[in-house]
Amino acid sequence: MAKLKLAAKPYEYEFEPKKTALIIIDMQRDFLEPGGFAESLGDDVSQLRRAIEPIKNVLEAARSSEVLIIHTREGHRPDLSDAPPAKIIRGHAKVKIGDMGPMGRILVRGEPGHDIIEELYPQKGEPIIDKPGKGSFYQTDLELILHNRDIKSLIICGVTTEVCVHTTMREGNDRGYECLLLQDCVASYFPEFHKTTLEITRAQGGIFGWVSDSNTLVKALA
Ligand code: TIU
Repeated sequence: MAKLKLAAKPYEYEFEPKKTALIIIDMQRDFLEPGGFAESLGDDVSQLRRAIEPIKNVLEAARSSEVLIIHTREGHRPDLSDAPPAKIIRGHAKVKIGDMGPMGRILVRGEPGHDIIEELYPQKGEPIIDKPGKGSFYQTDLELILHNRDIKSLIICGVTTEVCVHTTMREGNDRGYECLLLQDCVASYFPEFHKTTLEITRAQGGIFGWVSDSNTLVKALA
C-alpha cells in the first residue's frame, strides 16, 4: 500500500501502514482504575481515563489495517532484581515499588494492578513489551521487533504524556523513527504538563515529531 497522509502539526504526516507501529503505552490498571495505586496516592485518574475511548477507536481501526500493534507495561520482576535502587527509593514514598498496594504488589509483573485495563486488552499476536523504565526502548526487545518488521513510523498513545509517552517518543525519534502523538490518546495527571509536552513535540519544525488526533487517524486508515 502507498503512503497515507494526515493533517498534523507542524505539518502533514505521511506513513505507510505496513511499516507503522501503533504503540500503546502503560494503560495499566494501577495507573488508570479507581481504587488503583495512582488513586491511592491522590492522583486524579479521570485525567487519564479520558484517553481510553479515543485509544479504543484507534485500536479498532489499527486492528483492521496493516499497522503493527504493540502494548507496553511498566514493571519489574517479582524479586525486583531489575529495579534500580535509585528508582525504588525515589520520593521517600511510604509505599514503594514491590510493596503491597490495593491491586497487588506495586509495579510487579503478574500482579492484577500491573496488567492492562480490560477496555484495551491486547489480542493474541499483539506483542506486549514489559519495560523496567519510563522509555519503551531501554532494556527491552522493542527495537528488534520493529527492525524485524521493517517499521519506520511510530504512532504513540498512552500514559502519561510527559513521562513514559514522551520518553518513548524521544528514544524513537533518536533512532530515526517518524513519531506521531495523538493528542486525545495521551494523557497526564497534570493537564499543564500534557499541554506543554504537545507544544514541545511540534515546536522547531517538529523537533520530536508530529501531533494529530484519533479522528484524523481513524479516517485516514478507513
Ligand atoms: N507510564 C508512566 O508514565 N509511568 C509513570 O510513572 N508516570 C507517572 O506519571 N508517574
